[in-house]
Amino acid sequence: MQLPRLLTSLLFLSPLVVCHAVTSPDKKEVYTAGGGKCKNPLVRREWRLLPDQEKKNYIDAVKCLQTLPALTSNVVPGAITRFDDFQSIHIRLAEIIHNVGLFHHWHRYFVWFYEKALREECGYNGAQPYWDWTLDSASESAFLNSPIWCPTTGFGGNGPYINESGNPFLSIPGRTGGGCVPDGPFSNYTLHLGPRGSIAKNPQCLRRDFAPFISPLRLTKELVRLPHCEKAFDWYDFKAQAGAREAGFFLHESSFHSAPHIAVGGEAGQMGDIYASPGDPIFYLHHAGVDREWWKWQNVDPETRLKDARGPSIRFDFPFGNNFRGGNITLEHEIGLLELAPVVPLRKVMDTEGDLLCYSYAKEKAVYDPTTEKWVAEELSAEEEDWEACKN
Ligand SMILES: [Cu+2]
Repeated sequence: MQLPRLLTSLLFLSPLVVCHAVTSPDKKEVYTAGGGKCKNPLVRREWRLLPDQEKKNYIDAVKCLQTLPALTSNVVPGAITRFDDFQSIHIRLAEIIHNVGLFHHWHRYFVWFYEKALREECGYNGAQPYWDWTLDSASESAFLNSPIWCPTTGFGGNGPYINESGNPFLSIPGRTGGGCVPDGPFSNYTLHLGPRGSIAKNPQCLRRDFAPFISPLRLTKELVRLPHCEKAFDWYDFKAQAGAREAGFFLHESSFHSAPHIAVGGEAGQMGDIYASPGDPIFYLHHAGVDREWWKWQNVDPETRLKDARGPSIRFDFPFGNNFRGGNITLEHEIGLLELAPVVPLRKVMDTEGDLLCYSYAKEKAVYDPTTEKWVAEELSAEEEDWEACKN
């Protein structure tokens, strides 16, 4: 369904992102993934809480992946770098990993492999950071001024406004960009794949097409909490993913997976492309954020929830319980990353601290201190943890 295009095309928003230094102490972790039960998990933290040196280390490692040669170019000649490898895998599997019950499992495995490549191939010694979108949801300007977009200690910002996005599949009223990202560490990187399912070599820039109104409308703490109030995984998963069958902007009110894709990618940006979205390095922070929500949900009742895998095995085969085409996924359902990784039953990725994965998420919250104009880490109180997890 087409929505009327708003007059925001006239209001080219040019956010001035202020990048404040963060100086919280480095946390030292030892990586012990594989070979027995996880002992010293890597701890993933919110981007803005990383000390600047750690932010730089992460960005440098991503840039390193963007220079290493692809491993899949014999299958996908358009894939030139290791960074492209990951985008290529997502493009080729996109139609079987979204709007299905294994969405969360597959993306957990995918982001973990990316983190592993950064560490093992690019000398990165930290954990995959995540993006907590709720921190930027107070207003449109909060979204536009997020430290995530900082050109020096973040991922660069929006593209300049272009009138025609050339995307016949999405109509996002209130989009504000669409051109090549002009600043930040990735403005010079040439992507090679997409749009959508295309894996032919197609050199292109990183594009963003911010739709900032989506942030306060879809990504507040109250809305992101809604799926957490579901006790069964299939409903949690459905609400988090969106399940929106039709293209366009009609996301479920709690779809914290889809909303940031559209808020960042709009019509023209890679992030809004369900196939090619990993072309934007912010994809991995976004999906770590999605993974963290699932991790929080699992940890409310680990006994039950670390074994709860349900939801359709065939795309859009809703409603649950009586999926008429393919039935539910099970713990034995297999997930893989084509040439990049072994196929594993999805029970292997249920526990982030199991015998394959070995990471967790920091139990802290980011608080903005207006006097120092800095984000600082504070401990999460038990009540706050309960509230976020929807235990009451
Ligand atoms: Cu995806």
